[in-house]
Amino acid sequence: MQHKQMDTTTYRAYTNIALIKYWGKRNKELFLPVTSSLSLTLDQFYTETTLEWNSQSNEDTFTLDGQIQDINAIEKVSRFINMFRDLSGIHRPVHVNSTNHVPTAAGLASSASAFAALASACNDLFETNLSNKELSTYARRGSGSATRSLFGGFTVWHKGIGNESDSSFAEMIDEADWDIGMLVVMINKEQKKISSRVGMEHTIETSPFYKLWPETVAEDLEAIIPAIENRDFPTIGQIAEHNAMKMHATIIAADPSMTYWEPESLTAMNIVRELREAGIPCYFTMDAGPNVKVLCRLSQAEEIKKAFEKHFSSDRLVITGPGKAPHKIS
Ligand code: 2P0
Repeated sequence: MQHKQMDTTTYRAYTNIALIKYWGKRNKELFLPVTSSLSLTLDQFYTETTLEWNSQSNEDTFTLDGQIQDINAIEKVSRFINMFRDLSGIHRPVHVNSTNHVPTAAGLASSASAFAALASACNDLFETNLSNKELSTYARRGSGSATRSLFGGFTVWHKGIGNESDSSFAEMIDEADWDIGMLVVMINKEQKKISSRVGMEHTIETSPFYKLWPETVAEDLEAIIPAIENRDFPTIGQIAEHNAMKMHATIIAADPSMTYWEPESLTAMNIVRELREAGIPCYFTMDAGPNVKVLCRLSQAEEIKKAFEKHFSSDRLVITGPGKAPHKIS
């Protein structure tokens, strides 16, 4: 086959924070989730990935944040890229060079932005011409939450039907081009001890509360979508905070019990409650780690940050607005 293609491409993709959480797979191989989920893409946390044909080696190579990666990391990336080699019929090795961009020493590097950037770069280099909706079903197979990072604003990841990979895609429902944002409170930037993948499996297998999870997620999604359409910020926040707490309650009830919280996570949650009592609307959410994300009016984020500065140094507090879909840098 003749390759008159480009030699290199660079994409930026943003991370996202779920307001209605994904916690559990019904098909581990295809990363098909038990429930649909909904997130807000963030503009301050992103990955930039350059993909080029590999002229130095017959194998794929992978550099992350300037560090050459080991065989395990390369194998994961290679398996992912194989989907695009198979689609395009171009079976050439590539070099992947990724950089995670996070303010300060945030440690919010995310598999969501990583696989969304890699999927977008693959689509360009291998000229597979997939739409972002189609591409989201490929990003999903790198990491579930990456499905949602193919879009900006508020995005729904549909759980889909049966074992049909194509049916589990993401879709933006609102650009979030209004007064909404987040304050991210960095509690601990160390790598989490229990990965999401392991945590979700353990929860499904052992938590007696997990059987309640799919139904409560469906109810929360049904309620939050009209609230987003109406830009009803307090309702969005209440539903998101409650959904996060229900996910963590389900995790805590696993056997042996586990939690991603740390003492300072509780301190941050209490500050949010105090701010609300003082009349400032803001709501917390947490994922598979101790960091707390405070959903707020972007116009009030500085004021909220000041309240947090009584307990947390300012380099641990990052304000972010809504992010966009992945885009080509060069
Ligand atoms: C979410 N999380 O909806 C949920 C809430 C964490 C808590 O998606 O196994 O890294 O690669 O699909 O996407 C983090 O899990 O897990 C996540 P895999 P992923 O954002």
